[in-house]
Amino acid sequence: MRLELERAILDNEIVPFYQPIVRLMDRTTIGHEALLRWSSPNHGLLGPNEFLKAAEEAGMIEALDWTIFSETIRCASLLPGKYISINVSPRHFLREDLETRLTGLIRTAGISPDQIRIEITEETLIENHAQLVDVLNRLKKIGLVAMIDDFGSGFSSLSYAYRLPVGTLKLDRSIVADLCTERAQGSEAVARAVLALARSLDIEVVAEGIETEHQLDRLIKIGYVFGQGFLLGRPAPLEAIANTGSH
Ligand code: G
Ligand code: MN
Repeated sequence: MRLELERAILDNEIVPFYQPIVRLMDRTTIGHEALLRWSSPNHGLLGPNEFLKAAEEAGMIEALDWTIFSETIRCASLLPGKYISINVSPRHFLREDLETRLTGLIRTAGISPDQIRIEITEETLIENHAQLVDVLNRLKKIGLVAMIDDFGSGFSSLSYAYRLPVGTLKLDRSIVADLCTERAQGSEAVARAVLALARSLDIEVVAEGIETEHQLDRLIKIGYVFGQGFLLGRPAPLEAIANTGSH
């Protein structure tokens, strides 16, 4: 597997797909989330679930992530005025060079640092809190906004929202999914509470996993401004979303 993955990286088969993050009222795209895909001539298009475990065993996760980070940052100039968020897993925060590598890529690409945002999950928040705050503070200083992914699920503590230098909360898609179930009343209460929390801290919220018009409608009524999900746009290759000059 290791050899196959190394070859896939060299052959540019490991690519970011970009899923739009939109303004809900008019569905204009304000940014994208970069998502790892393996476009394999032998196996077709693979999502991370299909190969990350093998990649982990082969010790290839970091190499795969950096392939995505560098390609994403390199391409951000083709999406002017919009940000791209990258998913940075806990292991990267244990590395001394995360910040210098990211800023190096941003400088080489000639883009503004505020075009790149960093998605972190509660796993990261739990595992390395002291280092994390330092790194996020330094990244914030140069213009990189941090987003807390999957907020409101698992054990994520409300205090992360003010103890950490974050600019955006991403409302977990399980809460959005419940807006159309018999648990709608409860999920709506949580969606309202997260929005109120974010507003009073002056940070943004993006609702994740919007799949139906009904969910979209509820979220707009509650007051959500930004969202993401299959209803609003599926992850797609760069050629599908940017004017790459190839046609
Ligand atoms: O944890 P995180 O939010 O980074 O997960 C991103 C994953 O969520 C991607 O693999 C993406 O394909 C998936 N995704 C994006 N939008 C939707 C959606 O509307 N519904 C579901 N079920 N998954 C989604
Ligand atoms: Mn994410």
